[in-house]
Amino acid sequence: MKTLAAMLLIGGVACYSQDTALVQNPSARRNLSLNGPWKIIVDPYEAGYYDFHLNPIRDGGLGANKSPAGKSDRLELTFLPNAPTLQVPGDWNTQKPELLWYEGTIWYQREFNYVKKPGRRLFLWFGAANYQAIVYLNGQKLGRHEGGFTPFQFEVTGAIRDGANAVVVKVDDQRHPDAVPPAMTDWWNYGGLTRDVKLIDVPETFIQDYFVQLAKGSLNRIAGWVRLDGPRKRQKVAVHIPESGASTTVETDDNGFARFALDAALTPWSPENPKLYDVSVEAESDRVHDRIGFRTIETSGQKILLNGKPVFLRGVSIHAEAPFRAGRVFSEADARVLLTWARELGCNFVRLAHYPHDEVMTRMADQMGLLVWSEIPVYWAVQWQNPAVYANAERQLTEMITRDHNRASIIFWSMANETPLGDARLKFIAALAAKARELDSTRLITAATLPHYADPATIMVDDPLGQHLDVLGCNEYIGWYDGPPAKADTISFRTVYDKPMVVSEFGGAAAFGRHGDEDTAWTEEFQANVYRHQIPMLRRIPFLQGMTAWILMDFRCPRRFLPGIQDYYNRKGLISDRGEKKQAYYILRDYYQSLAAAK
Ligand code: GCB
Repeated sequence: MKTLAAMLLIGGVACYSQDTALVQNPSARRNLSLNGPWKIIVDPYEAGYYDFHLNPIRDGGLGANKSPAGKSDRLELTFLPNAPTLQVPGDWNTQKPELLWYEGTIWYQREFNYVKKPGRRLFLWFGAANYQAIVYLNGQKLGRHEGGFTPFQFEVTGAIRDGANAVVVKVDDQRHPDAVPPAMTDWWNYGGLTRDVKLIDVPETFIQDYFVQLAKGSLNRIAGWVRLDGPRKRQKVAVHIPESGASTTVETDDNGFARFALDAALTPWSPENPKLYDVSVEAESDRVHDRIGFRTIETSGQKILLNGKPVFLRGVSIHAEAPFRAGRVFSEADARVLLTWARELGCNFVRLAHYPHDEVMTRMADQMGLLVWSEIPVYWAVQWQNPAVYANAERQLTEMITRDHNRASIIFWSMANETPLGDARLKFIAALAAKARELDSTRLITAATLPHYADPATIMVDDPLGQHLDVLGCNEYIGWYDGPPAKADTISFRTVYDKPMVVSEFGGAAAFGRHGDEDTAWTEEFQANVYRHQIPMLRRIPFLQGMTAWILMDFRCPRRFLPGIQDYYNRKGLISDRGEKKQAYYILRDYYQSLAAAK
């Protein structure tokens, strides 16, 4: 196990670097929430980290969390009692007007009291921090994490004190060409501690992770594994699904690992009946409960089979943009609004673009019966030749899959979006696809590719990346970036692959309430006309097994500046950021409802 190998001795205190394997299902563990107000220091020059010659400050700077020793102490790097605060979880951009456009470093500090219990281990867990976080506990550096949309943790069993403790986090959301995503994207770079923060408390030997899913192709055989972490690696572990009367007991090996299989009479999870079961995993020293649905997902030729039957994916893409209030999604209330809108539109499928969304979204999709496309931010022009960039992307992929590998809703892991053709890119994404299959062989692998015209009337689906995918995603903007809406009437699609395709983006922009004739750009009528011409074209594609319109709701974006129209929002939403439905919404809704009724 990596856990022990990764053990570091920092200042004589045992703690662990970030690659400690993530604690599965943190909300189901004993934990202390560290959500709420945190003190902050806005530090555009990173003066809390670097000295005047740009060397890292020896004693850790603001991370050392020092207080002035007396009235004559001139200490500048300190959180004074009157420091301003930000709410966690939450992006900083939408909490203070002066931070709307801010990109750089903000330091967070939070004090809490703790009473240590013998025989327990503690993990400081972050749902996400965008983009780079350096974490300190009681003045000592625990480590850093890169990537804005996935969880990370540090073991702090030895570093927590009885009584007062202080966590300091340097969060830096500067964009870089060698980051994942790179510097150019099409969404707002919301910075900060954007998701929950918790102190997780588990027994010395605990159930670190478990995978409880149907065996590929079977509707009544569950095949999974469990992994313990801690000194007592060999234990009996029972897996129970009380409602179905199924259970099994296995013994973990010297690595704390055991595979198991059990037969169970189960009602399959589906959009029509999103049945979830209580599942308990019980070791001798720990137990954890989850709610898990069971379904299969496969392809057969150009079809997608859900629970063995062909399914057509009536979908919409969603950004993690909070309805009504703007900002990053972090709450159940946000997730409920977005996913209810998708349901009302007639969807059975959502593409959670372009990065892993908060776990509240995938858990709610499980409950509401929405199939999910989940994606890492390998977006546009990533540095394909840079091994460090690959390592970063692979780690984000691993964190995404690890967090959500028990969610019935998730059927696709998406490796990338709209990446430029080339050998280095092919190698990079093919390696990610191989890694995804190694981590989870039960789901389908996809990526959103760009269309290629074989002739003016034919789009040929032939991206060489297709060899490494189970399902081809294709983003096309016929009628918006690509010709007038009526162009769609003249286009047909062909493919070189005996594989299903999903049109993973299509659409056009309109400002809600802006009206004109259907040839007038930015009006609701123009956008509706794009949809009117898209639908018949999409219906003619024999290997099309689903679509996700771009996009459910308008979202903030610094690249979209037209005054009075965009005002720094991407206006391709079917619904405005204020919840108003545009004309195109009703066109797609009527189509999806007719598809659902025809089933
Ligand atoms: C795309 C991108 C998406 C953009 C969208 C647009 O192809 O995948 O991130 O927001 O187009 O609106 O241009």
